[in-house]
Amino acid sequence: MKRWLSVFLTLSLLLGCCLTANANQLTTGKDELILNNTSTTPAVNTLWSNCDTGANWDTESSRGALSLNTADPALGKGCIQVDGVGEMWFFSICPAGSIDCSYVTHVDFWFYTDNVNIFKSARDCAFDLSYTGAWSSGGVRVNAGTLRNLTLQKGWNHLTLPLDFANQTPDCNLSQITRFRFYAVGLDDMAFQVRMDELRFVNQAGLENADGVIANSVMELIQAIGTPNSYSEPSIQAARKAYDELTQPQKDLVENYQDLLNAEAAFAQLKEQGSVVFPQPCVNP
Ligand SMILES: [Ca+2]
Repeated sequence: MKRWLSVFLTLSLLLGCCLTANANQLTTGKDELILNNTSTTPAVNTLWSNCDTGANWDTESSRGALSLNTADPALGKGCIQVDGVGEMWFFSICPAGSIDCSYVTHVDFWFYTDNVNIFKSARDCAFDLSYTGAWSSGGVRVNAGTLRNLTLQKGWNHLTLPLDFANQTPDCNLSQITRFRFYAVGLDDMAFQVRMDELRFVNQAGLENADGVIANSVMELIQAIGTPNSYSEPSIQAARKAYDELTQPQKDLVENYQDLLNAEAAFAQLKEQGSVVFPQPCVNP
């Protein structure tokens, strides 16, 4: 602790000249907490499903069926859809550990409805996450009250919904999500069509820096190319494809784009020289 205090005092002295307003803050114990907090709370912006296939999705409704809609998704090539009466369910079983929700604060997705009263009319509704292999009654969830207060429009809605951590179960393990569901039950004889697309788990830092998080993943792909050699074609192509799919604001954040251009040029030169060979399987002598 003394060492950290020393570091903060040194930092505050160094920054004191140009950051007078912040210098005092850096010397307080409270600010040590803030600094630690920022260093251990990464920006989370995890795309869990682009919903372009129905993989890992299901519905529990006995009065509806899950289908893939490729005609009118919000994003990409498809979205999942439920046509139902009385109950709305989207349901997913996750491999344990595949979602680390330790730093997640919101769930973010596109939601289509042809009935804007679907949550207001429901007897119960929630988006809840479970860690135990069974649905928990006191787990982390988007509450019914939050859903009922939504002002939905007929058609696609982009929702960023806060998770309620107040009533989580004592054994709750956010890094070991095993399932989650999004439901509205007790809709009587109401018939509806709902769709879901592009589901992400995010936190505030991830929301504020969504483009930065995506750009970082492309920068990592470019960095992974390393010095181009005759085997570099797949990694160069992967980085190029990922870069080309970015929006312009995201492209502007890719700081090592020149490295990709250099790698492409170097690889083209290797090809011209006839140095590019197909990878051969390793054979033990
Ligand atoms: Ca999609």
